[in-house]
Amino acid sequence: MKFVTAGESHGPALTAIVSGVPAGIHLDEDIINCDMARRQKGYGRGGRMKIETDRAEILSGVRFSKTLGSPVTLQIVNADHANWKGRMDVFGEAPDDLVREVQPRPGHADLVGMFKTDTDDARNILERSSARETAARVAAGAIAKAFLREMGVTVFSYVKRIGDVLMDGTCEFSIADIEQSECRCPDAKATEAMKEAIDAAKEAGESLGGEVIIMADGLVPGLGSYASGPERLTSKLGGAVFSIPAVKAVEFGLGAMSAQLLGSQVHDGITYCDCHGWGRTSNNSGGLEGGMTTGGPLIITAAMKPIPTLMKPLDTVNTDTHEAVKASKERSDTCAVPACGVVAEAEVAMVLADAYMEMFGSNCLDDIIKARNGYMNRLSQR
Ligand code: EPS
Repeated sequence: MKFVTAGESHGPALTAIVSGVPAGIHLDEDIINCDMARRQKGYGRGGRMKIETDRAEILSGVRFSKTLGSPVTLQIVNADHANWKGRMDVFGEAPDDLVREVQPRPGHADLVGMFKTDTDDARNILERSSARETAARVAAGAIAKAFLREMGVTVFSYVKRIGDVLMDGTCEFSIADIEQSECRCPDAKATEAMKEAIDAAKEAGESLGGEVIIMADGLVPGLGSYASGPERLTSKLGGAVFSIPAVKAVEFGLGAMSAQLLGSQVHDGITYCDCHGWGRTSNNSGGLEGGMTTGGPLIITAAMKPIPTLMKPLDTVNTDTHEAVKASKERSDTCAVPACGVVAEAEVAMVLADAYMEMFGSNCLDDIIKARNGYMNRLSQR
C-alpha cells in the first residue's frame, strides 16, 4: 500500500491517492472523518482551523463501504480557497497588485525552495510545504488503519512533551485519557502545564515544539526484513515519520538513551513458558529487532521543532532588494504537536499495512487473513 498527495494549502482541495489497496476492507466514513477532526484539534492551533471542517470525500476505489481492490482517491476541499480568489487561481494571469512573498521565514522551505525552483514568490513554495498537506496524509492513513483493524492492529499516539513540559511517564492511562486531553497528553496535570506554556509562547509571539509517542499493538512478529537495509522496517518507519514536516528526530524504544547504557541494560531477555509461549522481559527495543517486528508493542518517539512562522518574526533578507528585514508573518499555529501525533499515526499505519501485504499477499482481505492465520498457527507450534 502506497500513497501520493497533491494540493496547495489555499488551493481548491487536497487529494490523496492510495494504491495497492486489497479488496474487501470495510470503510466507515465516520471513522475516517473522526481522524480528520483529530488532526485539526489540539491546543495552540491557529485561525485556519476555525475556517476548515476537514472531511475526506472518497472519489474512487470503494463500493457499498468496501474497497474494490482499485486505487482509492480521497479529496479534502479547502474552505479557505474562497478567500484566496485572485491569489490562488488555477488559470488566468497574476493581478498587477499581487503581493509576492519575498521575506522568507528561517526554518521553513521558503528560501531554498525559491532557489531551487527559480521563483521570485515564496508563495509558490509555501503553499505546498505548508503542513496543511498533512490533512491528505491522515485521509490516506485512514485506509491503512482500516486494513490494520482487520488484522487486529491498533495504532495510536499521544503527546509526551511540549516545550519543556514533560508528562509523568509513570502514570497509567487509557486511549480515552489521550483523546480527552486538549493537548492529546494523557497526564491531566501535564496537559494544564502544556496549555500554560502554549499561552505564554503565543503571548510572546513564539512557537513551541515537542515530542509525540506513536504506538502499534497487535502486530505479528517478523514484519520487515533483516536481509536488506532498505527493507528493514526500522528504515521504512524512520523514513515515513521523518517525512512529516518539522520532525527532527525519530527514536525506537529506548532510542538515543541506549547509547549510554550497557548491553545487559538494553537488550530484552527472551523467555518461554508452556502456557504463554515466547515472551520478553522488557520492550526496550520498541518492538523492533533486526529490522523486524518482535510481536511486542511498537513504540516510536518523534520530536517536532517549533513551527517556523513566528508572530515576532525572525531576521531575514528581502529576496528582491537584499535588504535585512523581518520574516513574513503568515497566519499560523503556536503549537501543532498534538496534530503531529495524528499525522504520524497515518504514516506508521501505511508502512505497517504495506509490510503486512508484503508478507501475506495483497489481493483480497480474506486471503490475507488466511495467510496471516496460517503463519500464526505455524509460530504457535514452535
Ligand atoms: C495547517 C494549515 C495552515 C497552518 C499550518 C497548518 O493554514 P494557514 O497557512 O492557512 O494558516 O495553520 O501550517 C503550518 C504549520 C506550516 O508550517 O505551514 C493545517 O491544516 O494543519
